[in-house]
Amino acid sequence: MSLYKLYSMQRSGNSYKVRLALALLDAPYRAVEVDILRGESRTPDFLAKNPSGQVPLLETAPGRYLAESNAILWYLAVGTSLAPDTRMDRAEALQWMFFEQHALEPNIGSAYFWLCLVKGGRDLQTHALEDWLERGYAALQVMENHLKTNDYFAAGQLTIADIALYGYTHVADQCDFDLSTFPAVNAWLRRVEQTPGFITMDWTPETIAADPTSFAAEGHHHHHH
Ligand SMILES: N[C@@H](CCC(=O)N[C@@H](CS)C(=O)NCC(=O)O)C(=O)O
Repeated sequence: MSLYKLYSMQRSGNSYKVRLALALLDAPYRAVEVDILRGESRTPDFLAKNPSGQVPLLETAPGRYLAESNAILWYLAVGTSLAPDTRMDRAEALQWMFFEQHALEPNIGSAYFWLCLVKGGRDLQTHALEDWLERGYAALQVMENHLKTNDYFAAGQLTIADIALYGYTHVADQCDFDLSTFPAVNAWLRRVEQTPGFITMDWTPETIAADPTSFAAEGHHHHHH
């Protein structure tokens, strides 16, 4: 069996979601660090792998690439406890994963990117930031309401819906969001962090050189826990 190769950026929340799932599943993989701020996701070579020019990107088998963090989460989780197994629980996990991509990530993710990753980004985005804060808070309130009576988002247990939502919620306090009025969200963040195998966004998998020919060439890997 080939080893997964993950194209990822350390400080990308969408990439972290995938690294977190791989860690919780104790799945070995090799990581290629892609610096989007230096245009490394927009090179002809990378665009040939993912026409969207974005990370994360998972090479599931030689030459087979899967983009979109939540699609990758679904691919990895099928058949494990991270994916619900009844029709309604699955659909509810998807419901929250779509919510994450349209209500949470575009707002908290954008605030995080411009305030935390781009030098001088705050000055470039003062106007947009107001919108991101307003819509981001609305998304956090929807999550708070759900978590008042539920420990997790779907199926009554930790699933990829939680992993998807954790990715950007856990950095909200680094980019102007005040989470102190969302006690249920805070309790849920801590609950996710207690999960066996949990890793932080800083945790670094062993990275390998971005050599397009190397999928089968490398004979060994190291996996840390
Ligand atoms: N919907 C995509 C979004 C991926 C995305 O926004 N990736 C960002 C980093 S978090 C990226 O690679 N941006 C670089 C670029 O667009 O050039 C997902 O969930 O994977």
